[in-house]
Amino acid sequence: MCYKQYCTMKRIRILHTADLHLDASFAALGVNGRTGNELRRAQRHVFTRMLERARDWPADLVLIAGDLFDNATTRDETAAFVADALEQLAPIPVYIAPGNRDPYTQDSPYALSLWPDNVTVFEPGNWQRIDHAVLPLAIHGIGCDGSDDSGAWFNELRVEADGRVHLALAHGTERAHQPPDSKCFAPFDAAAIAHDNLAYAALGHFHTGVIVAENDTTVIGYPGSPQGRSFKEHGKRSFLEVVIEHNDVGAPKVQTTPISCAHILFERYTCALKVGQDPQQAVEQLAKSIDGDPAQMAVHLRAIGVLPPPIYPYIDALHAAAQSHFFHVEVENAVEALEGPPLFAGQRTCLSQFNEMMAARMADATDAETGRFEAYARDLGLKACRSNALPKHTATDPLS
Ligand SMILES: [Mn+2]
Repeated sequence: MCYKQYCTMKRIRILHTADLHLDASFAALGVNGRTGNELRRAQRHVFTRMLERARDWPADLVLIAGDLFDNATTRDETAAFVADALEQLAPIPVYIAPGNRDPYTQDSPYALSLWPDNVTVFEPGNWQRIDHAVLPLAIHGIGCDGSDDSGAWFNELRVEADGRVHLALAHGTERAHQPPDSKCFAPFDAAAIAHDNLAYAALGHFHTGVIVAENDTTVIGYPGSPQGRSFKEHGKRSFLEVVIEHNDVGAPKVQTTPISCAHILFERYTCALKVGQDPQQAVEQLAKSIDGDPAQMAVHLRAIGVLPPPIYPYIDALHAAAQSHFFHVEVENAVEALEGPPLFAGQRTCLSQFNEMMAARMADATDAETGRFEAYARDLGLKACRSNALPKHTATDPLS
C-alpha cells in the first residue's frame, strides 16, 4: 500500500438493523399479557440502545431495512416513540425501507406520521437515490407496498460510477442464503444487485444474521433480528456495525461486525432429572453454569432422564423451580417412564392390572400425541390410586 493511499483513506460508519417487529404479539409463545408487555418493552429498550450506540460511536448514518414494526398499522403511541427517538439522533440521518410486515400503505405509520427532518422513508415502486449532505455517499432505497412479493425490483437497481460510495437499502430474500425456517418474500439472486459500484447492500428479512460477500463486489448484509421473539430466535441477537474504507483510488473496503444487543435472550437447555433428586437442584446447577443473567432469559428446558411414574410431579417441580430464576420458562417433557417389572413385578393387584392396561394402550398409540395422552392418563390413575384422591389438573396436561 502506498503512503498516499494510506493517508487519504476515509471511513464511513453505518449502523444497520432490521426486523425489530415493534409491538409484536407474543401470544404464540404462551405468555400472559404482562409478560408480553415486558417483551414489547424489551424491544423498545433494544431500539433505544441501538440509537445510543449510533450517537456514541458515532455513526455517520443509520439504516433500517424493514420490519421495524410488526404490522402495517401501528399504535400512534408506538409511531410517536420511534419518531421522537429518531429525532433525538439528529443530525445523524436515518434511512428506512419498509418491509413485508410493515409495508408502506396509506394506513401505515410511514404514510401517517410526521417524520423528523433527519429521517428518510423509502416508498415502494421505484428505487430512489438520496445523496448524503456531507459525505461522498449515495443511498439507493425502495420500500415494500404490501401486495407485490415478486422481488422484481431487485433487477432494476442501477448504480453508476460517480466517485461516491453507493449503498442499497431493501427488504427481501437472497435465494442462496435463505435460512431454513424463513418464509420466502421478494426473492432475488446476489448477482442481481452485486454491482461493481455498489459497496454495501443493507438488507432485512432473515431473522438470523447472514453476510453474503462473493466475487469481491457488493457485500450483502442481513443483521438478523436484534431482539428474539420466540425460541426459534434463540441465542445472541445483533445489529451490524459496517465500516467502509474508501479513497479516490481503489474499490471501497467493507467490514461488518455484529454487535449483540438483545435485552431478553431466548435459550434452549437440557435438564437431566434423577430419581431422588429435587428438580430444584438441577435448575440451580443450570442457572449457575450459564453466562448471563437468568432473570433476562427465556428458556426452553428439555427434561430428560428415566423416572418411575408418575412423571408430571417432576415436570411441575422443574417448571416451578425454573420460574423463580428465569424470565420465562417452557418445559418439554422428554422423560422416559420406568416401566414394567421393577415397579409392579409379581403383583396381583388392581394397580398392576391398570398399569399393564395403560402400557398396552400406550404401545397401541398411533401417534406421539395419543401416546403422551395415554401416559398422562396412566400417571393420573396411578397417583389417584396411591393417594386415594384425584390429583389436581395442571398445566402439564398435554391436551390443554
Ligand atoms: Mn421480519
